Amino acid sequence: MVFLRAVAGVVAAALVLGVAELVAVFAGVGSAPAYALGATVVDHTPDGLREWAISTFGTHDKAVLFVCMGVVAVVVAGIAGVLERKNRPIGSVVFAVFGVGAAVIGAGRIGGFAGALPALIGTAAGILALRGLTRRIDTASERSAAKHVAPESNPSGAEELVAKAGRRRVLGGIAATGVLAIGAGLAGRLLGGARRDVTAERAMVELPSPAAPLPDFPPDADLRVPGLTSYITPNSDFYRIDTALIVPQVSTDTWSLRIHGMVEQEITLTWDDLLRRNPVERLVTLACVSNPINGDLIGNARWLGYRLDELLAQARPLPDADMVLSHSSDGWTAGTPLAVLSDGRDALLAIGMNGEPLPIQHGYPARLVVPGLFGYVSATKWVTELEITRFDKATAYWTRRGWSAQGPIKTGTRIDTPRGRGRMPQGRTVIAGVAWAQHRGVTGVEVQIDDGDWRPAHLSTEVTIDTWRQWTYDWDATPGQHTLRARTLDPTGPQTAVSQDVIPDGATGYPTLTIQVS
Ligand SMILES: Nc1nc2c(c(=O)[nH]1)N[C@H]1C(S)=C(S)[C@@H](COP(=O)(O)O)O[C@H]1N2
Ligand SMILES: [Mo]
Repeated sequence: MVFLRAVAGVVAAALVLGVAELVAVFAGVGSAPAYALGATVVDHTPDGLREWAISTFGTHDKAVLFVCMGVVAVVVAGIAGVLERKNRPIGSVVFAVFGVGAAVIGAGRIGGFAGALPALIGTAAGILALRGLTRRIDTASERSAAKHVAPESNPSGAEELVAKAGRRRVLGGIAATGVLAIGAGLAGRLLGGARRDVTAERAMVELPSPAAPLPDFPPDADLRVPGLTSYITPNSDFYRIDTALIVPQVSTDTWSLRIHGMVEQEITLTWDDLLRRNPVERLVTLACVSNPINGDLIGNARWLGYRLDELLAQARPLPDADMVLSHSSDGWTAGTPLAVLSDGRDALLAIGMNGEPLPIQHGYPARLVVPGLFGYVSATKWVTELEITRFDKATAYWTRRGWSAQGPIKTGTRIDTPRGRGRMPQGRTVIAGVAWAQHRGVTGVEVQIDDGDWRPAHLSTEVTIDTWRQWTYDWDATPGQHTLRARTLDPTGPQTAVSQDVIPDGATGYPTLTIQVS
């Protein structure tokens, strides 16, 4: 019976989630307890653990989070089921404690009583189910105990039948609860998804054309070496990093960008207002501060958008303002130096990525893209507000969690090939990678074999100083173990050799590869 009690706890917990999902449709996006809890876990994960998760699981970090939460939920619910008795509702108390906690978190995250409803109603349903199932299990186990105690007084086998019937009632109850849980959860997903999904809308968006189309980049900007990252990163391969557990679904019908705070003239732009302006198209290599040495949280795309310096100038920032705090529809923020956004670089309010409307995961319908700055201080997706303020008055999402307020991208490189094999045959080999020094420009890449001299690599043609360049180095690999290193040069000289972790303002050091040649 212990196993059945555990299963009863788990299906009752599933009912909590299913019902909550359904109620969430009516209460508001993001209020289902699983997401509210997940988002809270994300916001409060210690930095070290978060970094480890991002560098270990990369873009799968969210899936891993949900799996971990699921395992914890199954264990807790199973224990609650085992502890519950008809006249001793310990499991129900466990449910109630978690339910009230989730309700408080839900209320906090979407502001108000509506946010608490999914958890409250879901938990009530779960407790009812747990009570009902436990009553059946208790009855069944009393009967089977009676059967075992007095087998000789049961010559007809009638009590055997009664015990079997009791067991059937338990299994029936568990199955019915499971079906209800799945049904409610699916209904919630479908109704909620249909109401808020902007996939269909995005497919209909017709992007405006820039007045001056981007010239084709020279053919030798993309060296097309096997194993080498392409110059342009296709949208489907572009890294994704954000705190959003449900991808925000923001419609162009309701989207607007409010520029306010320390300005002479607050303005609000709608999607239609944007379409009346002149877009530009620019190549910019975006990078994440959490990108480890040799990591892949970096990508290069063709962005269509509107110059931020022009939009900001229209609001006329006050002379003592020095920060633009951009807000997303889901409450994330980034603090960008106003000076950087006004120094003539191609900082954009982007609406297109590689010729398509922004993918929903990359910020549809509008995001910021700022050459030379890490994403966490500049690249706000689903952006809805630019608040003009001061660094001594405001802090942003990551700066409140120990990351540096300033986040210029550091000059660096990655060895793409040879990679991940560790062993290779002797003879002529091409070592190749990408190098970046956004808004300063890559002036050279050097490769070092073992502890020999640093030798110049061949560079692809520079397209802009805001994008990465590929490099190749021909090497005659001799048998034995070798260590390969690479470094980028920008106008200030070679990148620093000092190894530093990603916290608080980005990793430094040379990418290094040990390889066995036979
Ligand atoms: N709304 C929102 N925008 C965000 C983030 C976020 O968590 N939420 N993360 C930022 C970070 S840390 C990076 S590196 C870039 C990544 O952009 P991408 O996912 O399009 O590659 O988005 C930035 N914009
Ligand atoms: Mo990032």
